[in-house]
Amino acid sequence: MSNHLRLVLEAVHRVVVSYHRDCVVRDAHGGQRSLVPRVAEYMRRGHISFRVFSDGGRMRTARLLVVGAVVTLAACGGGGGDDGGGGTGPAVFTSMTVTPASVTVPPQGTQALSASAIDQRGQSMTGLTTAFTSSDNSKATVSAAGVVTGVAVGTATITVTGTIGTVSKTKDVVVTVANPGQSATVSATGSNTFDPKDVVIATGGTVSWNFAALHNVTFQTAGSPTNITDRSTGSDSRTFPVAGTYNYICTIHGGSMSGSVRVQ
Ligand SMILES: [Cu+2]
Repeated sequence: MSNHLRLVLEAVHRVVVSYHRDCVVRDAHGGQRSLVPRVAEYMRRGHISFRVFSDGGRMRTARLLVVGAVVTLAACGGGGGDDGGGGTGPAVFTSMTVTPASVTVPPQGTQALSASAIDQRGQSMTGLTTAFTSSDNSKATVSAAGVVTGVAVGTATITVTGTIGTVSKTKDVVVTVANPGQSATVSATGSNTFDPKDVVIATGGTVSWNFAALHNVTFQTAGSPTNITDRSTGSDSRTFPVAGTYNYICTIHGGSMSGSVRVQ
């Protein structure tokens, strides 16, 4: 029985290990070949037997291995296996998207860029590393994480370089740095966020908040305009005559629902 148990454990382990290996490959390929036929095959051969679970001490190990295989199978979606081997070559880093595609920020304003990799079948790929450079740091800078900061009125081009393995793609994002407008609009959303979280307006400008759910706008900064009390629909606005940064929260949802108005 002990020898039998060892064989079973090895077989289960082999399933788990080989499935993990295949899973990584499949993720990269975007294919869906299933473990189901493989498990069925092992069971048919008698390599997997649930009899051993009555064998006291090692039962837990065996169960963990089997559970691991099952969980991995479930996590990977376990397709029907019908598409196995059908023209699914390795995923190739084919294109890169960067959002937003263009940026307008005021001086000192920021905007994060987000890059994602797409393979030859249009599926997103993981493992993208990115680098960002600005054509003109006197107009706009960009951090290693891809956050653009406006410096002075004008334009700059941010070049995003994305790399997976030995393949690199580049994308340019034009950044326009312009003085802020007299007004901005913020949504107090149904998902308990202020969107956009941070706005910039010219001195004397007005911000309007549109309410999609029950929220309030409670300022945290001295010299702020009057708070907007709880409301769930419609909109309300406040004017900001003095330059500065005015932080606010929704007290219903606490610090996690916060925003700011920069007046410059
Ligand atoms: Cu709220």
